[in-house]
Amino acid sequence: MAILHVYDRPPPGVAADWTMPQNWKAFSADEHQRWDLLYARHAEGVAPYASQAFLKGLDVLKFDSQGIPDFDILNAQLRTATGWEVVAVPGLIPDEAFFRHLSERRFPAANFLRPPEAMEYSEEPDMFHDIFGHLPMLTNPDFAEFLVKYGYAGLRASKAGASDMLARLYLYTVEFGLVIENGHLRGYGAGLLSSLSETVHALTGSDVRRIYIDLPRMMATQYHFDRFQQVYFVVESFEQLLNLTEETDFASIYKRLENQPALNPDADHPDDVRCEITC
Ligand code: HBI
Ligand code: FE
Repeated sequence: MAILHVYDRPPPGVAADWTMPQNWKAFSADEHQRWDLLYARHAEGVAPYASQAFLKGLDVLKFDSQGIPDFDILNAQLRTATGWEVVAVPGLIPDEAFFRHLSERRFPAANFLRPPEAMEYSEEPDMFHDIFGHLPMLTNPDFAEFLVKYGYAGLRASKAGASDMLARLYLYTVEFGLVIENGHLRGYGAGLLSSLSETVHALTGSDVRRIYIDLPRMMATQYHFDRFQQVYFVVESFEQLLNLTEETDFASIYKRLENQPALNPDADHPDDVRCEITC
């Protein structure tokens, strides 16, 4: 399925900040049914591998009710938990707009659902990836605060022309991050948990590099779009992720990295500290 929902300006019905009405009533019975199928398959499948914070978030957001979540109901739970809310957008939006929403505690969720032929894997983030994958972690205070700080760092990175390097930090945490909980390795990344096969690969694969968080290393490392990652980064807690983001002088990392070639995600690097903890 091709990438169809990318725009260079807000299409009709979409505001200048790229938000649009969710228009929950317009979703068809077939779309609600597809959501229920995706939810049942993923919620059960990832449970043994997902972070406790993620699983708690699924409960807090009460996703087990039938059909596509109605943002008016969902936002009441999310606001109470951490002051965040989810807003509907037509698809991938420009970095600057995306960062601004995050800095103001709004998570942009695509307002389309993958078609029946893409149930296994959606090449572009659809509403299942965004709502099921991203929102549960936003009920965790430390992670929610981290994403606000990330949003502000993103606005500064946009001005410094360093969005790509900061996007890698997003990829290796928010999308494919691993965490240690009670001595076990778990997944918290949205890209991971909205793909059962990649979750199993990341948590149990023998040929996978699992490296402790290292912000400059992550920001220098390319990533795969079209296949499983070969390297995953591990945080010891979401508090550690938040503190590291607050303490890091991103501008000095951009300066250090700007003239260096990006690192190959399929290769070891001398400073890597491997995580040997299993799930
Ligand atoms: N837009 N809707 C949407 N969702 C994303 O996850 C997203 C985006 N725009 C840019 C983007 N992600 C990445 O480049 C981030 O790393 C900034
Ligand atoms: Fe995502």
